[in-house]
Parts: sequence; C-alpha cells; structure tokens
Amino acid sequence: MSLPDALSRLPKAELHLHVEGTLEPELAFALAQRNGVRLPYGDVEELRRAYDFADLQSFLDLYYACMPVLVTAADFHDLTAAYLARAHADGVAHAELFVDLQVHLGNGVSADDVLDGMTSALAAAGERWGMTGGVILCVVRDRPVETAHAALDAVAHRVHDLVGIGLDSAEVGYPPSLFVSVFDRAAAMGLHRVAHAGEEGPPAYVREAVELLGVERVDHGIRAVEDPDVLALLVGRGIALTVCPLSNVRLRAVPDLAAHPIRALLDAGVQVTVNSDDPAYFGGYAADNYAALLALGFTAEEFAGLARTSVRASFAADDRKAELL
Ligand code: ES4
Ligand code: ZN
Repeated sequence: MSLPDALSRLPKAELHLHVEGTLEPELAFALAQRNGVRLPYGDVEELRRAYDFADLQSFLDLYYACMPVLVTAADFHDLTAAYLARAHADGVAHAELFVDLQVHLGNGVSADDVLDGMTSALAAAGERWGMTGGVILCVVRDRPVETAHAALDAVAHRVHDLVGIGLDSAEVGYPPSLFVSVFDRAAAMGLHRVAHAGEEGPPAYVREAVELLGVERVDHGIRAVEDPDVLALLVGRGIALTVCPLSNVRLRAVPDLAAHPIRALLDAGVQVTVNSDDPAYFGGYAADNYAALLALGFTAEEFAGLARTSVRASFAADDRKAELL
C-alpha cells in the first residue's frame, strides 16, 4: 500500500472543521436554486476562480457570502452528510463540527433547523459507519458579543445536542478576553471549550484563550511558536493544537509549507493534531492535510502518532477513544 493510501486508512479524529467550509461550489449552486437564493457569482467556475485568498479576511468575505444558500434543516443535513461521507473515506472515525450559528440566526434560520439537520446527519453516519462526533457552536468574534449570548439562548433547551463552544472568524482586534462572559456561561451549561487563536493573531491571544476562556484545545495556535512562555503553557497543561496545514498555506498564515512551524511545535513537546478547517475552499480534506506533510519528511510512525493524538485530544467518550487507539 502506498503511504498516501495508508494515510486514508489511519483511524483519526477531525477536530477543526467548519461545516460551512465543506460547501462545495456544486452544492452551493444546487442549494441556491432549491431555495431561490442568488449567489454573487454566475456559476460554479466563477465561484471556484474566486478561491484566491490574500489573508483570512478575504476568505471570510467569500465564505459568508455563500452562507445564505443554507436555509432549511434539509440543507444542513445534506451539507453535513456530504462532508461525513467524504471524511469517512479519509479514515475519519470521529468528527467534531463547528457551526457559525450566529450567522445563520442573522440570516433568519432557526437554531433548531441548524441542529436538526446536523444531528440527523451525524446519527445516520453513526448507524452506517459507526462514526461518532458532535457539534461545536462557534462564536463569531467579529459580531457583537450580545449575539453570541443570543445564540446560547437559542440552544439552551437542547444543550445535549452540542459538545462544545468555540471561537472563530476575524481574529486580530477581537481578543479572547472579550468573550469571557460567553465562555463562562457555556462552561456552566456543561460544554467543552475551544477557541481559534494564534492563526493571524499574536501568541498573547493563545495565552488569553487558555487562561481566560479555559479552553481544552487551541484551534490553529501556530503563532505560539513565537513565544517560549506560551509554548511552555501549552506543554505544561497538555493543551493540543488543531493545526490545518493547507488552510495556513492558502490563507498565507505561512509563506509556504516548508515554512510551517508544525515540526517546531512537535519538537517543543506540544500535542499537535492535523485537520482540514474549510476543505471545500482550501484544496483538501483530512487525508490531504496529512499527505501535505510528506513534503516535510513526516514518516509513517509520525503520521500514526498524529492520528493517535487526534483521538486523545477529541471529546469522544473514553471507551470510544480506547476503541480507536
Ligand atoms: C475560519 Cl480558517 C478560519 N479562521 C477563522 N475563522 C474561520 N471560520 C471559518 N474558517
Ligand atoms: Zn478554523
């Protein structure tokens, strides 16, 4: 078996995946037609040509522009089901999916339709393939903090349908410290906590996410490599990073793959996992993100270690982790 094939077979957990970032152009146009919504692009080719990003914000502008095609519970089901089938083919046995609920509420979609669609697709993948996983409500940090509280209000009657709370979107200028009240409330609701930090933002944001928000994992976190004290904090607390190599290259968080700090993070003793972020936009799903590291000389043993770390860093039940390790 070739090494790329072996990478698809490694049982792994996907821990950093925005469900809206799995919207392939063909599905975007099919849903636009189904719902009578106009996309600001003429066709699939024109949309795909726009996938040329200078930074995080230029990506987010396009990503949010596509979101109004997601309207009904069936749309969220179809989107999630298509992703889970693709992930299953890549050896993803457990998937934790971010959803930008504030944006959908702002578009007039109900929290119940979003969660009904996603949880029904997760349940079907569980029945079909034994996959496990869950939904992480991701706070959109460049929207008013009150709208994050409103999103928590909207899910309070069905918290059992969520595994955690996260923090995403435009990072610089929106430090984790702004969201202490939201994360405290989510923790009291029994949710696990994670946050994007240190993607474009400074290492100080990684420290805030850990010390002020109480996160159990940091999403991206690659700029922690710039501050030995922040690295020591992550190592000391055993906090894993959910690294997304193809995303970092496409959004120019790193100049190229050769300059990616993943090896330095591992050498510093940080728990590192590999994930796909917004695979429809960044050129690859889970196994493609593992395969990208072949260029950095990662060995079969190292890939197996990354996959095991992803299972350990997941919020799967202990017996499920034992099954996958
Ligand atoms: C995102 Cl790559 C990335 N960073 C921050 N927020 C996001 N939302 C979707 N993808
Ligand atoms: Zn992300």
